[in-house]
Amino acid sequence: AQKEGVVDTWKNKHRMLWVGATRHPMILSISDGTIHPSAFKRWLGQDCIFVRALVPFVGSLIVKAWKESDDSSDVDTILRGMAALNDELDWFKKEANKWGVHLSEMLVPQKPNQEYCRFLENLMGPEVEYTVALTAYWAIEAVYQESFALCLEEGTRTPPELEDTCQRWGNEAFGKYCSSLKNIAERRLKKASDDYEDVLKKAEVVFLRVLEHEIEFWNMSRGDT
Ligand code: HMH
Repeated sequence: AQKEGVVDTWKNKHRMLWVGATRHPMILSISDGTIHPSAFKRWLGQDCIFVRALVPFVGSLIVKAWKESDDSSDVDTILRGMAALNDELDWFKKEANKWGVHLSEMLVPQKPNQEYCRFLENLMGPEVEYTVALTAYWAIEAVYQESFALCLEEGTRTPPELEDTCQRWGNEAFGKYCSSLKNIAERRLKKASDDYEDVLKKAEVVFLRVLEHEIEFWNMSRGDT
């Protein structure tokens, strides 16, 4: 058997946070059908703002991959993620329309969203290593993938009108995409563990921050804080 990679080691080491982010009560309320439409609508509006902030972050990651990566195919992989964000923004517009959510300048980011977007902005700086930023990107996407995939499992009671949302992040192709990001992260982190211990430490901290921000984001959407 293959030796467990750094990413899986961290997922186990920080199990409580990982589960907190991927099995949040908000997600459980989707999968058991008890979610309130107002919570879903709040999430939809706020997540659209977040995804808009994800675009320049992924752009900065492309720049870093181009400059720093030892494997030129990293750029292609990240670029596919950027293309998916383009589709996603169109999808948000359609979905918001369907639910009567107004995605205008009237929609203000709530504090946990602002803080998450600021965190992304900090990761865009040229002083943040490619490996560190890439680890964050993998974690951001993987949390959504695991969360929404749960809602599609056999025996869940996900409301039919939320099926499309769950498919968007829970589908198998997106799962594969997350695996390809994970493979890049593992390759880079392995290299860091040989030569750059400080990069490894920074990446672990960033991984934890992502999980904390994701939990706060769900809390905000659920509106129980
Ligand atoms: C808050 N985290 C949040 N929103 C998203 N759309 C993703 C992750 C995945 O793209």
